[in-house]
Amino acid sequence: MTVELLFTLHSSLILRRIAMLEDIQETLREQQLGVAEKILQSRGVDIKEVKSKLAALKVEVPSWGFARAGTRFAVYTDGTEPVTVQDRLAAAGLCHKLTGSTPSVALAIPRDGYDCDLIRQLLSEQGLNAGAINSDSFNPRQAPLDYRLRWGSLTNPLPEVRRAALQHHLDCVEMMRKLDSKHFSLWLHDGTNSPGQLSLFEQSRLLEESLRALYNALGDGQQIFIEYKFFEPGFYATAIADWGRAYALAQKLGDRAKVLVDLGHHPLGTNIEQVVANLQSLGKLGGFHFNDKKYADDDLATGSVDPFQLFRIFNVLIEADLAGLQSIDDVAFMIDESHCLKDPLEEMIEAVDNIQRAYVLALSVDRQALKDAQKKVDAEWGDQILKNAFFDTPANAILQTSHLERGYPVDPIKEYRARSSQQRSQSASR
Ligand code: PSV
Ligand code: MN
Repeated sequence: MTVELLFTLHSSLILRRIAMLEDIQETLREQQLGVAEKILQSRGVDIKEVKSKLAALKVEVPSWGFARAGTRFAVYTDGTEPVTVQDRLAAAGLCHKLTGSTPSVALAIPRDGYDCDLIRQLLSEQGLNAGAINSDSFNPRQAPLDYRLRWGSLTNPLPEVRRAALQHHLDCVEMMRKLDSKHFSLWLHDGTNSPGQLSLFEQSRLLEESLRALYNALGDGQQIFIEYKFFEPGFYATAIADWGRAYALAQKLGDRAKVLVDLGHHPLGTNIEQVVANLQSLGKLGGFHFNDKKYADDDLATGSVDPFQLFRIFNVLIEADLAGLQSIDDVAFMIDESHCLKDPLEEMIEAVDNIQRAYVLALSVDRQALKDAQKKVDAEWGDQILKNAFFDTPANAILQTSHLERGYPVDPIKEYRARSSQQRSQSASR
């Protein structure tokens, strides 16, 4: 027997095995879907409604998340990752083609450039929309926004630096108009590292003065999301350190200002779902920057470390939606992650999957039973109801069926890997 013949036999055996495995998986999915339907019915939940809500959930991806991010020590590139804005938006386009759930991309300015015509063209080629504009003012650039940014941007005590930083933010508002973006994401790196550096009252005054000028530049239909973070790069006094400060600013500014909750921006142990509930009660929740953390602002794939936290957050959002406090459709679901070890596109898809999973699980809670348990102050029963939904819902079957019914690959990461290896073998044979 020749080597070629042996190779052909071996390959066809592998292909037969893959086909068998796919058959088994399909049968399993159908069986599990039947089980899921019955479980949900027993909780007073209609599976059709879960699938249609899942299909309506849109997640915004960040252009920077498709690039290879650095660890604090080095950036470990292998030459396959996107480098230019063209590459990053092409990767975002592929993400949407594979998941059908990520139609908008958050842009970081100046990293994605100021050329709105180019960005518009790239987005439309990929069938995408411009998401939030992130006015990253932390990168040193032309004077006066050079090394002097180390003293901050909108709270910089040097007037010429502060004015130039404000101008950068106003340019970003103009870009929003040109790109038809509805959201301005504001995160400031401003903060001090020691008590003698700047008066806390002065820091607060400069911040409010600059934000007022920025807010006044917003047009109809535009909103500003104020992001807080308790540390980094300022380690003594960050200008917008917590949700209370962000809320107070948003409240002072007006209706177009809301608060953005980045899951990585809290001290360890913070009850984030309570922060979310408070903001919703106050009418000031704008949206999320999803990611996960173990120690600090780790920017890991959301739900990869603590999927139960993500579930608890969606549980609150659904309660608010049902109570008429804030519709889920009014919340901006954005991912903000730094992909430094895994393939960035794969990690992005993983994050989208974890978000969808958390939503499905939270939609599967027996709401009436939970209300009854809470009315009777039966804490044990209430917790059992939440745990049942989290641990005992066949979410895979629901997610995969939803992908298929909407015409997307059942397993987007597997499909991406198959396409990448096909591309590699095509270019090797050329
Ligand atoms: C800051 O840590 C942050 O969360 C802000 O959202 C920035 O825009 C983003 O990360 C990008 O570095
Ligand atoms: Mn963020």
